[in-house]
Amino acid sequence: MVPTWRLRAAFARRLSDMYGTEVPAYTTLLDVAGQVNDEVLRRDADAERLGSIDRITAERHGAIRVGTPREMRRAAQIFAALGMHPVGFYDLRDASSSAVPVVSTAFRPVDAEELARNPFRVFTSLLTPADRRFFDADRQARLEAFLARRELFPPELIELARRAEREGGLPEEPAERFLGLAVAAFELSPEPVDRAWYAELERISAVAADIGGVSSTHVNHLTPRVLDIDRLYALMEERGIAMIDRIQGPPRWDGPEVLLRQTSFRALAEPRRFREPDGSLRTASLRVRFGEVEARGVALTRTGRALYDELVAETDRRLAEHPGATAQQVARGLWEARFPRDEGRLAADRLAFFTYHPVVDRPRDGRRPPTDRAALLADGWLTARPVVYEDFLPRSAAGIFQSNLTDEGTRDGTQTATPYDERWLAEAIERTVHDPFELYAAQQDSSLRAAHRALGLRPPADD
Ligand code: OOG
Ligand code: NI
Repeated sequence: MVPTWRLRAAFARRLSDMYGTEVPAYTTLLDVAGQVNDEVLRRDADAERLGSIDRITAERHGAIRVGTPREMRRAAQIFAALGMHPVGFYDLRDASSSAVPVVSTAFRPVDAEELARNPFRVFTSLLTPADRRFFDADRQARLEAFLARRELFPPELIELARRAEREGGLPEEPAERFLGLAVAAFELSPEPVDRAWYAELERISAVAADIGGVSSTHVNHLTPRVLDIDRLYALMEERGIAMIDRIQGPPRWDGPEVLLRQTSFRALAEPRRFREPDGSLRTASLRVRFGEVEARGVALTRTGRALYDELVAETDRRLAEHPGATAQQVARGLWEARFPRDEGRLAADRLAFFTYHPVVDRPRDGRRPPTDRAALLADGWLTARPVVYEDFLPRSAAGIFQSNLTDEGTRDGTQTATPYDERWLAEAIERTVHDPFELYAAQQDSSLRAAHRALGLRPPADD
């Protein structure tokens, strides 16, 4: 029997191998990421505090895009077989000034043990053809008819995925078959692209064309994790690879690493075959797939996240007033003034998630431990380990989409947005969409309860 987590690890590895043959610059990115991680391990004794180097070396996130609720449901079935569940709802339609007509979720493992075994996650976006700001009624109808005719995932793959989910894995032979079919479903198809249809959608949105203009889906990017993203950025530029102009997310600074920092290199021209309006076939190029890299920090609580969002908004305001300044400069100044300088403060102020561990051999001198969390930490009864942020940031995701579009696309601002929300998504895919804050909180609370038990204290009040 190949258990769920081994299927996930094997899928992530094979997808990475496949993508490396399709996009050679990805292999360069992996080399440089590996080099940076080695450097950090040598210079920093604490390099593994946000995950073991084995986890980090294997760690990737992928991005895929699908067209219909049915395709999303089927993708969810494949990911369920790999122990990856929908977490979070991201509405990118308004997070970007370019036309990005999608809503998204991330499929990933949800418990700490599974994440430690292999944290593979896939940011999965679903086209929103009903949104009148992007598609009029006629185009929506033609788009939906086009999408209804294609089959992204063969029935045998879905059958095997159902069985793997039900049985918690697959025997060796079907596992092999499942992995082969699953990886193939995300390969770039040699099928010719209908030029006129693709171009029509591309005028609205390059993302819409990438999803609805072709007959299959493909990995858009695979992203390795790196321990020093500023260093990686500099090394890639030294190699002559054009990076987008900034690192998304929190600024570089001396305080704690929080949430997620990401950057990418520009989409590369890839040869694709087109069927021209006169029926002839021609090879031309498309720029839709790019390379991205990320650094992860501690997960923030709702309060911590609100502070983060406020600093992002304030950075925008100040940049608008001082067009000469860079986002990094402005954000860093703000963070230095307003964000806690160390993890101890983040824990005491309940701004970030930690797991708490009892120091059972601490000399007691006949005293009982205090009950207050800040005092337990300050007096050495508890130690705190940061919980890694396993999710995405809508604003950064929109920035990643946008920075790789050469064209703004079009949007009719006089129309109102069709409301797609987390409930709609959950119903569409017939699965619970987990709330990331609740997952982190549950992990923190269970560690605190165990720590209190070990110290002989009453259970703690929830945050
Ligand atoms: C997804 C873009 C978002 C991220 O890491 O935030 C993303 C896409 O391009 O399909 O991958
Ligand atoms: Ni990404």
